[in-house]
Amino acid sequence: MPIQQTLSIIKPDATRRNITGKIIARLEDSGLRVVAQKRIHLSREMAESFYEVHKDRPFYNDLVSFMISGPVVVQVLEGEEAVTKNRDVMGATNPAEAAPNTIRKDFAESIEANSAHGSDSEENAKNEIKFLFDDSEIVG
Ligand code: IDP
Ligand code: MG
Repeated sequence: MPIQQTLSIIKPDATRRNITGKIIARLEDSGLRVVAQKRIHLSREMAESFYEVHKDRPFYNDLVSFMISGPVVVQVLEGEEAVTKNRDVMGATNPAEAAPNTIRKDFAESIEANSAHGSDSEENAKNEIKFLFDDSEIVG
């Protein structure tokens, strides 16, 4: 199975509730390794650009406001099938539909404040990692 990297974000609802460690433990327990990590406060411009694919969706403005409402932890995860594995550990976007023992089932507050982001394809992972990290910040 191929080793991949994927972009993970622990969202403001989780930093606010001081549960970043619990979320990272779920990711590490799945076999993923954190190879880059920093706690930052996204600017509005960065959040708008990051979620540009959703700019015509009705939830876009609220989503951007939520993502800049507090600090986030951005991280690069590495491992076998990392893109899919991260999304499996996160669970469905809507916590009401997320499988048992997933991050979103156990920690999300709502479909918007759903505690974690994960890239949805290898190509998007590469672009999202480049958007948030310099090569020198990624240490395998
Ligand atoms: P994903 O994070 O599971 O990939 P996307 O459809 O890419 O889900 O949506 C990006 C983010 O936008 C979600 O994680 C969530 O925070 C927010 N979002 C998605 N759908 C809705 C909605 O119907 N209402 C409010 N926020 C939403
Ligand atoms: Mg998505």
